[in-house]
Amino acid sequence: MRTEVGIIGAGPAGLLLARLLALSGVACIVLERRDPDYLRARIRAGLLEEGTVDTLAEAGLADRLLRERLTHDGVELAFGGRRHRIDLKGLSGKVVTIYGQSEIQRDLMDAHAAAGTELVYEAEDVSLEGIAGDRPRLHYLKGGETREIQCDFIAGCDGFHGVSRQSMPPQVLRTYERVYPFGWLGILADTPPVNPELIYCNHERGFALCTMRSLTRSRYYLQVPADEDVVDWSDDRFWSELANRLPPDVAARLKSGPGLEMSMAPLRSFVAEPMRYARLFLAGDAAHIVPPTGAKGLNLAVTDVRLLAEALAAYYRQGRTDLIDAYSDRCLARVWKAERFSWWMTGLTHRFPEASGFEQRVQMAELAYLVSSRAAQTTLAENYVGLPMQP
Ligand code: RFL
Ligand code: PHB
Repeated sequence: MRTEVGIIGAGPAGLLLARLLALSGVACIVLERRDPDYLRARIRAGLLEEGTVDTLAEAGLADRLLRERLTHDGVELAFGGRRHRIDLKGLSGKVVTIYGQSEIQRDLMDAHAAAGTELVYEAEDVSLEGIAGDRPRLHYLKGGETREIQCDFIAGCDGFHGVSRQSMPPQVLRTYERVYPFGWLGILADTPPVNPELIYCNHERGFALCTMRSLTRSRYYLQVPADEDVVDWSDDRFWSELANRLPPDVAARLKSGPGLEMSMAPLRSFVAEPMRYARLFLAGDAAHIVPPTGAKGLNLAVTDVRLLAEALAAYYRQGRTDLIDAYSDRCLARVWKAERFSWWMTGLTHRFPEASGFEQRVQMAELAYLVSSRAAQTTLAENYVGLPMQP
């Protein structure tokens, strides 16, 4: 088989790239190792920046999103038992959108099914060959048979644990990483959200986040030690720990219910540079990971593939290579700002087991300063709603 762009991974990055390329008349094939039901069931992000919504809308993927989403003008921080609202819209002019990643995944899969995109699910043992040369190839196993796809370019959209990044020559790749000593335990429940806007809580027992998927579906997260086992958490234990960490007025109106899903996510900051080697490009979680505190992971993946689709379209339509050459630098400039923000927001809101009394006091002082300073809140707001795509 032959195509122009071979895409590895059918998460949001891979499927959105395939859509944007198709709209520009560039041919592609997507290889995904999981089955469609697995992809649809994966509960992850929930908060979208305006730039992400605009990109999805321009790609004709936002009809349901624009009908069903919630928009939030603000966000709350809680500490010392009290809540403080940051007026995102007043400070930045922008709002944020609540719409689950699982819904975006569904919208993307439906759009590709309708368009007849070549999308191979359950492609096993995907490997990349000849990436240093002009004729890179993808090999994989399907139904017990080995297959090959010859490509002009390969897009590695295969997440943090994928094969693409690992196929880059080690002497080319630089990686930067911080692993946090805690993770997030998340519950999804069909109960009305405890608050109309998100609440990020710094509490002595650990961080908690109140978020949602709709007016009838809540999502809550608790900071837990990195080695915590989800089997040790019953629904009751989760709800009672959450109530312990929320300000008393919020805890009093918390509605518990059976968990539809409970899962653990480790927290990590990670960047691989460069995001391109010869004819291989990395995009989304394959190139970078942020702790979810700033809600940036999916939004970064969308920016990456937007820039990549633009670069590849310019190559095929106008024979231009300048945008391909600039791809890694253009992405990384924005990635590092989101890395900084997510790392900072994690440090502000979580309890670090190794923190000294001094560091703990400084964290409280920073929170107190933040809620008293319009300048500090503006900084938080403009990062939280999303920095401009191309400054
Ligand atoms: P994905 O979604 O991991 O998709 C990669 C796909 O590649 C496939 N794959 C392979 N296919 C073939 N061969 C191989 N060898 C392969 N290896 C892997 C995988 O099966 C998968 O289908 O990466 P992508 O597309 O880059 O998308 C990134 C986002 O999923 C991620 O950044 C976000 O979920 C992060 N995130 C959040 N981001 C936000 O912008 N806002 C949020 O509110 C937000 N909340 C979150 C989050 C992530 C979380 N977790 C679980 C880490 C909340 C949580 C709890
Ligand atoms: C979510 O809704 O899952 C969510 C929202 C904001 C975050 C992280 C996750 O910072």
